[in-house]
Amino acid sequence: MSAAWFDRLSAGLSRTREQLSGQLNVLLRRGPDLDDEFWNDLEEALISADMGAPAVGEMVARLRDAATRQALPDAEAVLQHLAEEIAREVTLPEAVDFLDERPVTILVIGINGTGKTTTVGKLAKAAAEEGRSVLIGSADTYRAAAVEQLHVWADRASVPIVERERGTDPASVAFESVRAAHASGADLLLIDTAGRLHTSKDLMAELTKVKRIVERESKAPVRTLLVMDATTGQNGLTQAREFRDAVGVDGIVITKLDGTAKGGIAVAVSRDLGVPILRIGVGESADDLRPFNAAEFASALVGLS
Ligand SMILES: Nc1nc2c(ncn2[C@@H]2O[C@H](COP(=O)(O)OP(=O)(O)O)[C@@H](O)[C@H]2O)c(=O)[nH]1
Ligand SMILES: [Mg+2]
Repeated sequence: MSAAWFDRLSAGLSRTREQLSGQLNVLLRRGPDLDDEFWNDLEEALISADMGAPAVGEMVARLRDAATRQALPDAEAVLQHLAEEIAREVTLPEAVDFLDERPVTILVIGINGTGKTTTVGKLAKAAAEEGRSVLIGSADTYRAAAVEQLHVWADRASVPIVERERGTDPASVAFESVRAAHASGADLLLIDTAGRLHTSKDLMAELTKVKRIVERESKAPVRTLLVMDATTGQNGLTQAREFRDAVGVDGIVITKLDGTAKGGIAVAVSRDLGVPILRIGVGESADDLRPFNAAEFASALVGLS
């Protein structure tokens, strides 16, 4: 990892880090005593970063155990180990970065406004720059603006796009996208979808249908990528669970980590959903979608050297 790369990640996570390290520094200044109050305050700091009570409970218990065994002499040592604990929490041993598979068909799903279209654009641009043959399918046919927005990204990435007029059945756009990918020999097909329907039941039913058709048609393996907005915190987690249970989720992108002090949500996501985080969004530009590396993420979050 280059220094510039880490700086960028670090800048993106600065709001979470500033809040968290502010709280951790208070703990450090209190001196070497690891009393009950220290552990309670540490727990509170981690929960306020949205890591989720179950993960925090276990991490703190492990740190506390290590401290009792004299392995951690003081508060400073505890905080040094905290990054390792966080990294461990967000590491899923079975994780496969299917965004690098060739060929692959990726269905991008999530609630409205989470950053699906932006993420499709960023992924397309990065993959095209790597020399991959990319095709975008525009299956959010509810709003004309959605099609236009994706078109702008496709132009920016110099990637072809399959788009139909507003109101077209999303499943049929997805179908045509798969056919077009086969015809052109694309090795990465990214299908954008709508996130807002009358009810979440309608949305899940539509996505299930789109997925079924894509799975039936695609010669490439089909993977479902859920885009989740970090600023929605625990609420986003509930939505993610719903998508996972109804449609199936193979990987997650957490966006808008730059806009929140609750970047710890990544910890809760890994733990609660058991689905790997593959990328994180730390800004609106094309370069602001980053591979997710557990150790780097944890260091950038805790900000302790
Ligand atoms: N700050 C920030 N904004 C983002 C990020 N990802 C997406 N956005 C913004 O979130 C808004 C909604 O994104 P969009 O892709 O249209 O969401 P969609 O409805 O899920 O397709 C847009 O203004 C994006 O620029 C991110 O990582 N950081
Ligand atoms: Mg969209």
